[in-house]
Amino acid sequence: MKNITELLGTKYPLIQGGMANIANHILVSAVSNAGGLGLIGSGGNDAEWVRNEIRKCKELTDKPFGVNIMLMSPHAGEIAKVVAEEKVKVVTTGAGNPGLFIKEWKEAGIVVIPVVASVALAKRMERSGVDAVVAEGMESGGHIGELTTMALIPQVVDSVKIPVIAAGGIADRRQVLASFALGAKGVQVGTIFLASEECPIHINYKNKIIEASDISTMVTGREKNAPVRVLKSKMAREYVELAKSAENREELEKMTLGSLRRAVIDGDLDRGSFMAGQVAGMINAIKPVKQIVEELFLDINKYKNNLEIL
Ligand code: TUI
Repeated sequence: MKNITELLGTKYPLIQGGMANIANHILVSAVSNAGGLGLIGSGGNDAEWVRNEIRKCKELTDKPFGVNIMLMSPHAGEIAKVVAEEKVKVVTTGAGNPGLFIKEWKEAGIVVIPVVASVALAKRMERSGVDAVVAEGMESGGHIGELTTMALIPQVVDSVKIPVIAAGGIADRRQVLASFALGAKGVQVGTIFLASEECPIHINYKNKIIEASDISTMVTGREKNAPVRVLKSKMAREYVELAKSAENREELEKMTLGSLRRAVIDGDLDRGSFMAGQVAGMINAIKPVKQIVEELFLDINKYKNNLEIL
């Protein structure tokens, strides 16, 4: 089996989560230049926005990068074509089943890595011919499944032969080591990059991450089967109320993406929805992307065999 760095063409077995409305060419090229795999977060943007971001990325890095497609987006089908046309190295998907697109992507030579939150979808994806899966626990920020990373990773690892990349609750070297102990061959991280110098979000968002404690996140949208982890705020509490009466998922999604934009662009502390994972409490400084990447893997081989258990 190819290892993850060969599959991705990267120095480190590391993917940056495709954060909607956040992960643009600036962050993505910084991560790829640092030896990880940057992912453009297409979120609710249209196909031309994605094409433009891909082209800007190609100018800023000669390293591989990818695109994450949020499958609840009405633009997902168009974006699926654009990534094939632009011959993007890697495509990841979230918030749905990308089954319909996989054949087209594989024919375009793309490395396909769906994000899954269950064993059932991981198995289905393996049968569809994907290269690997990201198994994402509910510690993550944004749209989440039901299982924790600790419970999910080994169960997915045991149910598929393709490589599994762990996501959710990973922000330092100990959690990278734990992911590998659970059988993962790589890690995907998002929240730590929110507090990077290159992350193109409002300073209020970065400060909210830095000020967060272990219990600073909450999950909104559970009632409507669209759970989204965000930093606690007035807006988040109101959202939970509104979600109870929202007509349908689409409306809820629009509302979430709208409030995400208010967080990312305006830094609106009252009306923004600041998506973040449970590891926000571990993040205490804004650092350059390169330093964040290097610290995750610093002397990692020295630590991998030195657990004293018995
Ligand atoms: O997709 C994510 N994280 C996201 S997407 C996003 S934008 C958004 N905003 C509001 C509502 C919805 C999305 C913000 N953060 N992570 C990957 C992920 N995928 N987590 C969980 C899943 C998932 C859940 C159920 C994937 C598939 C699934 O079921 C598919 C099926 O049909 O079986």
